[in-house]
Amino acid sequence: VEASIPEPQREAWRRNKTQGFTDAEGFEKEMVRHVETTLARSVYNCDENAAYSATSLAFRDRLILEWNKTQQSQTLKDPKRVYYLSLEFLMGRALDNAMLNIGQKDSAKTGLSDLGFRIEDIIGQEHDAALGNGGLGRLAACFLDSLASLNYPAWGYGLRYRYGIFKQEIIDGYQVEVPDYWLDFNPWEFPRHDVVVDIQFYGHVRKDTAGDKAVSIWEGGEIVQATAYDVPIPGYDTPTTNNLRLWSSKASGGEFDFQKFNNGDYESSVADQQRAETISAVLYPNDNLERGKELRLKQQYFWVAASLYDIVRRFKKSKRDWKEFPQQVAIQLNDTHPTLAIVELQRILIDIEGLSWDFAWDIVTSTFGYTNHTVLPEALEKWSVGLIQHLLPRHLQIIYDINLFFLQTVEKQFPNDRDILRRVSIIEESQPKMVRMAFLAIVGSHKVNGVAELHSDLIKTTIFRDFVEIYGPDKFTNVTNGITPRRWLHQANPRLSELIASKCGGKNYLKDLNELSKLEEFVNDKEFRKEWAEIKYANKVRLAKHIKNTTGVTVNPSSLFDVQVKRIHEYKRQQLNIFGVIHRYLSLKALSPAERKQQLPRVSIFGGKAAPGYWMAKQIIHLINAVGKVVNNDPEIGDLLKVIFIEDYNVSKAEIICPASDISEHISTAGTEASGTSNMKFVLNGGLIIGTCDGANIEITREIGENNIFLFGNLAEDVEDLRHAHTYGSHTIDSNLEKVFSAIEKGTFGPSEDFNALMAAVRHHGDFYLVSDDFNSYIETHKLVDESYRNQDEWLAKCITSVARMGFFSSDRCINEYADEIWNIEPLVEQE
Ligand code: GL7
Repeated sequence: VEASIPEPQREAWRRNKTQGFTDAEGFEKEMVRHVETTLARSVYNCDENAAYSATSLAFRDRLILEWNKTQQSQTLKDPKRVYYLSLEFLMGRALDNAMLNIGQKDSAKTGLSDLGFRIEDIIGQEHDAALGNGGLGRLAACFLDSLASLNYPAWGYGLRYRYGIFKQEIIDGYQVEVPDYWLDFNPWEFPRHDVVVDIQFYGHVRKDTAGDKAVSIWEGGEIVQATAYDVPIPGYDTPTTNNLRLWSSKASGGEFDFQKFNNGDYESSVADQQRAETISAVLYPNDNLERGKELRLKQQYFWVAASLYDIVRRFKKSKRDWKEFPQQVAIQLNDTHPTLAIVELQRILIDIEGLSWDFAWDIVTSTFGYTNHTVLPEALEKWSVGLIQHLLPRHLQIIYDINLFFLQTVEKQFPNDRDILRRVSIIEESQPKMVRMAFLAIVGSHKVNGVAELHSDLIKTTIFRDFVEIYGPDKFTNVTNGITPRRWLHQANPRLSELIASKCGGKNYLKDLNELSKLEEFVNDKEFRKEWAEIKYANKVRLAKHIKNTTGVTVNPSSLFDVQVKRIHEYKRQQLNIFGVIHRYLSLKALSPAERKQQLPRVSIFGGKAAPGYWMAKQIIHLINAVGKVVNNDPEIGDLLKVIFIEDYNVSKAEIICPASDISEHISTAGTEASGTSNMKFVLNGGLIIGTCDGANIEITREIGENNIFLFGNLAEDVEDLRHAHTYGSHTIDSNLEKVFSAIEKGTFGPSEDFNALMAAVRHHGDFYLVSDDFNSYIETHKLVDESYRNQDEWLAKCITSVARMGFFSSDRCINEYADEIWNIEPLVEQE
């Protein structure tokens, strides 16, 4: 029974309706009330952390009022909704974003100042919500911002990890991982203890008949309970406030099994509890790598089953016919991690709702869309048949049936081709047999998309080629990634945002990023350029302070700031960067003091985490730190070169780093980085980039013009031949790179054994990432960067022109494309 207040008593509710604050005075009242009641503190013991807590609670109250209205309006109108299923949502901080999106930052600033605090200090108290590894998780967060800002009826579904991505400490130049326990105090979530779902694992399948129908009953095994935690997602300058629902696991039956407890088995009932809680305990810290761990598969099914139960329950409330399901529901699979949702929906429809296979399968395939985020083979998910059989016996049967029907249609289409059946089978006939999740995702979806043009072309011609033959090219499409200009410009770079607003007719450009094009008029405006340069300098000063506070190293803000921040990965080639830095160091050392005076000072800034089990990535971090230690203390070098490793790179640090870069590095081996998204963040903040012809760099070049970007290196189409030549031909290493290696071998940066593996990968193991092939072009291009930077007028013109042409890279454009071409959903504008 729905608990609802009878009409005669509703008047009392209307009279007492909660009003959200709309000015500084209103904010102050709420803030003080939370300090004095919710937090049980007072004017005598309110530190910055308490002030942060109370401020957040005041804003959370505002958000939840809008959230309620949005949800009510969606329930009433019952439009088609999109559900974004992602194992990662890398949200970062919420307070500043909430203030800006609902347009109350000034109220908070004045209010906090009246009460004795500086708003920046309060914002700085917040712990990042770091439920993601890198680009894939941050993309999901940008998408949520755009979905709400564009008024789409949308929900995110994810896992509420107790531990997000680990905190990185650098000790003696090495990465050390520390757990990130972030839930101590999290004002941004609402536990929904009434929204719980029982999730089944293990057990067996019994065949039975119901009337004349054969039915499968999945029984036995164990039950784990999923509890919903809701995070409100405010849109920018709109009342729409969407929901991110994160599931948390605990043992079924509440606190612990009372049966066992009453039987005197207290310990084992607590152990059960802990085992169940393990499912949502920790985010797997791998980026672009899958390791096939049973607990990871448990996480996937737990999250997918709870989300689908919720989605189906919501659909059933409307009492519509099942055939309308795809007209009401679109589900997007963020990579293959939620692919079991395809199987789970088919199971619900045939085993529980009693639909026929074909009718059900039609619904399933019309509902799902699948986004592929990588072509790296080590990242493509496969699960052993045995593991799925053990954990999800009914699902394995359904996977086999899906595969059977699929292969039958392929066989009809290609009657004389046995090999294609082997190639496209969802089951890989290896030892042990494996389920290829990407293939299952393609077969179960109506659209498959890549995340940048080159990437979408590559998946069609390489890993998914056969499927293009089978389904035709229309099933495959491209949606180039984007970023939200609210967080990545307005919030991260408030002064630049102001300056742009003053030239673009106000802040509307934050809602329609193409309006940035108005800046082109001012490229040659002296006054404007001067202000632009001052803002960049101030942002560099801010970063220099952070570097000083965290590393003790002083960097000169007038130097060229050269930044590479992202997960550490051989394919992203931080090793190429640090070898280039060593080359620069050696070149500077070879100059006379007089010649040195002519050189342009540079700061090479690195940041990023290595997966704890990725040994090579950890060696790269060690080399960067070892080089920094020598170079930063070399009196001959002084300000001419500094090498900085920023510890624990995360979203809130990115917000300080992106606005402060002059040039940033996006230098993956061509064809390996599906898109990249930090490239967009840096350019949007008035930095230039040095990069390879890879991922979204290519489209950035197309938009901003090739004179405004420093491209280098081999092209994707040549990579295979080069690799082949390394292995089967003679492989000579670039002579400048050899000089770098000799310096390392001489012990210039400490015992060289530490770095042997990095050099051996190039010299003796086929140089898979083409470090040597691209080295010369890389250092020559860096010389062009230096030259170009010397002419500040031209440099500024490049930066401003680039920003003016970045409109395409808004995640709003990207979400509109998904909405039109994949989800078929419309915005829902709320009425009062
Ligand atoms: C990634 C890609 O590596 C990255 O290039 C892309 O920008 C991002 C979002 O589409 O997705 N794929 C992937 O597996 N991870 C990524 O960041 C972890």
